[in-house]
Amino acid sequence: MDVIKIEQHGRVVTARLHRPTVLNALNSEVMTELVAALSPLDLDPDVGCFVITGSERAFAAGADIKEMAAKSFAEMAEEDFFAGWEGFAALRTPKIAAVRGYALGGGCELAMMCDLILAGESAVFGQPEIKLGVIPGIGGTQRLTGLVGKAKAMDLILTGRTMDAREAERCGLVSRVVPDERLAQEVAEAAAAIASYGRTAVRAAREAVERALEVGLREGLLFERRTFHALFATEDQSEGMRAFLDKRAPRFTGH
Ligand code: CO8
Repeated sequence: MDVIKIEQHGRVVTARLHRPTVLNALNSEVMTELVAALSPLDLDPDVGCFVITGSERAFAAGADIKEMAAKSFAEMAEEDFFAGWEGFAALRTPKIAAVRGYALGGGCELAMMCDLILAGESAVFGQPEIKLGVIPGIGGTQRLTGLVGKAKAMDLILTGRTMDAREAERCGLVSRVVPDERLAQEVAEAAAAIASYGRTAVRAAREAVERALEVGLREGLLFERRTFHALFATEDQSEGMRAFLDKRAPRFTGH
């Protein structure tokens, strides 16, 4: 059974997690398949946005507990367990997480490795690893704190409680919340908009925003300004600005 279903509509590629009997728990096969499927598409100039999604009941209910339960410290360290997820985070094409149902543990961390999280009202977020005697291991202590601040991150990570979609939106984890039945359309429209813009500018924009969580203000501002300058070497910059002045729609080519 394929654990990832890939579909392409226009310039948008959707990867759907498909392990229905375990609420899309993330095992090594999911990690390997997802990175293997998306890596070549990341280089394809005809692809402008990725959407990562799950089922109505679960985006992903965490890393696969069955796969991890019997491992020793030495095995985890030797395999550098979870390190392969860095290949997902490093994809340069914008990634939208479309979340319905549970996004817990590794599921919440996978959503946070995406650039935007769009949630249905049924979405439930949390880092409940403490209840299993461990801590988040795919970036949760770092990314969640960067996104929602120490107060909320400590609350979720130390108590293991979950939060609903509205709370996740209020605290800045989620970009938008819509009724579940509206989510697919909302995501499709956002993904199509992103995919319609100049590829170089889109990638530069997400890399600059990422810097805000990683470096100090002075370095971040310099990175942004130099990247802004560099975009004046692209045809899309002259086309985009000329089209505005000519009062017509731009024709971006990715050059
Ligand atoms: N892994 C494996 N199987 C799972 C997982 C999971 N994370 N989550 C659910 N399942 C399985 C259940 O075992 C069950 O299987 P079965 O039918 O064979 O019993 C099936 O999915 C359906 O689940 P439930 O019957 O439990 O469904 P409910 O609707 O009653 O409950 C919940 C849904 C609340 C989501 C519940 O399943 C749950 O609490 N799941 C675990 C959530 C969790 O703790 N996630 C964190 C996992 S750990 C992690 O992500 C990172 C660990 C970091 C380690 C760092 C190491 C370096």
